[in-house]
Parts: sequence; structure tokens; C-alpha cells
Amino acid sequence: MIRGKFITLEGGEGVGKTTNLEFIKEHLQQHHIPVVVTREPGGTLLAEKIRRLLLDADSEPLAEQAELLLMFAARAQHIKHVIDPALAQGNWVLCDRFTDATYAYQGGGRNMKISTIEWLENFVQGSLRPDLTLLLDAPVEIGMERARKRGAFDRFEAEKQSFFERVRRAYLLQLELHPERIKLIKANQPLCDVQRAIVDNMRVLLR
Ligand code: Z5A
Repeated sequence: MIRGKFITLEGGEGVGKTTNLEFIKEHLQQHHIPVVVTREPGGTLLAEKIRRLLLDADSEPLAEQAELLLMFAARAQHIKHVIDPALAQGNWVLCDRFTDATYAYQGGGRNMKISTIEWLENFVQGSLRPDLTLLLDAPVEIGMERARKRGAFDRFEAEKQSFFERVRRAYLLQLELHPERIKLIKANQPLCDVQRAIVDNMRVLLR
């Protein structure tokens, strides 16, 4: 059995990850590729429980270390029970956020040490890395405006603009460090142009 490909979708809040997930799924299905769509934090029963703990804006303040470890605890479950088995069975896995989000939010947003994140990444993932990461990027105000229209904020969405500026810079640094894997999609253009750019950047995997 040929192992499937692992595609992740990244970017700050409101840039259109969820909107484009379905589009990418349909695009792959048109190529007769079996796809498993999932998300982080989450993707398994236990990881979704951890997600609720992480996003709960009304709980006690979460220590940064606890936040980081919970992200990787959820990821460990997700890899073992969903991502690895799906890839091994030849499915492609399409995941809404993965470890680049940890570099961006915990590394950039919370200023946690990058070497700690790298250590956890190697510990939890072994050699697993995405084959392709589509980074949807837009000025922070645009994403915040789109997210604001949705109403109630979770624990991350309640952060200040400066937090999201650091998140965006950290994502762009990831892009600089991994240009072969991460592809930039300008998300502040009409959806049809965003989706055209997505299709262009997926061609390498679909050859
Ligand atoms: N997090 C973390 O800290 N560390 C980690 O390691 C991981 C995650 C994995 C939950 O993620 C939180 O977890 C996240 C980071 C943290 N917190 N934040 N912020 P999430 O992915 O569930 O939450 P999110 O980033 O808040 O997702 P989102 O707000 O749903 O954004 P989105 O999926 O990118 O956007 P969307 O829902 O597809 O689109 C938003 C609106 O914009 C919607 O009305 C669309 O119709 C509209 N839209 C989309 N594209 C366009 C274009 N091109 N033009 C006009 N309007 C558009």
C-alpha cells in the first residue's frame, strides 16, 4: 500500500482555513484520492475534549506550559489514532492546523522557547511532518474582522491584536525556514482567487 500524503492548512484566525477545507477535499476527490479531513487541536474523542479545555474562555487561567503540553498531548492521540493509520491505509490526510500553529501561537504569540517546541515535536511526531502546508496569510485586522462577525470569542480569540501580529510573524518565519514544504496563499483576495492559488500549489503533489 502506498502511503498517503499529509496536507495541513495554517494561518491566523479568520483567514479562511475552514472555508477552504471543503474545497480542497472536493478537489482531491475529483482526482479520485481518498481523503480524511481532520483538525487540531482535536480529531479524536479525547483530543476534542482537550480542545474544549484549551478554548474555554471561562476556565481558570491556563499556564503557558500547560497550554503547550495539552497541544502536544492532543497531537499524540491524533497521530496515533487518526493520522498515522489513515496515511498507512493510503488515504490523504487534510488537517486544519498542525505543529506550525504551535510555533506560531505558543512560540510567537506566547514567546515560548522554540527549542522546547522542537524537542516536543520530535518526541511526539518522530519523523512525521506534513508533505505540504498551505499557509493562508492576511493582515491581522482582516482576519479579526471576519472572526468578530461570528460573535462569542474563545480563549485565543480574546487575545489582543499584538498577540496576533506575533503569531503572523512567526508563521512567516516558518515559511522562510521551510520554503520547500510551506506555500504562501494570500488570503485577503476574493475566495475564487484564493482557491485558484490553492489548486496551483497542490499541483506538485498531484502529478
Ligand atoms: N492553536 C494553538 O494555539 N496551537 C496549536 O498548536 C494549534 C492550535 C493546533 C483553534 O483553532 C485555536 O487553537 C486557534 C489557535 C490554537 N485559535 N485562534 N485564533 P481553530 O482553527 O479552530 O480556530 P480559528 O483560527 O479561530 O479558526 P477560524 O477563526 O474558524 O478561522 P478560519 O477557519 O481560518 O476562517 P473561516 O471560518 O474559514 O472564515 C472566517 C470568515 O471569513 C467566514 O465567514 C468566511 O466566509 C469568511 N471568508 C473566508 N475566506 C474569505 C475570503 N477570501 N474573502 C471574504 N471572506 C472570506
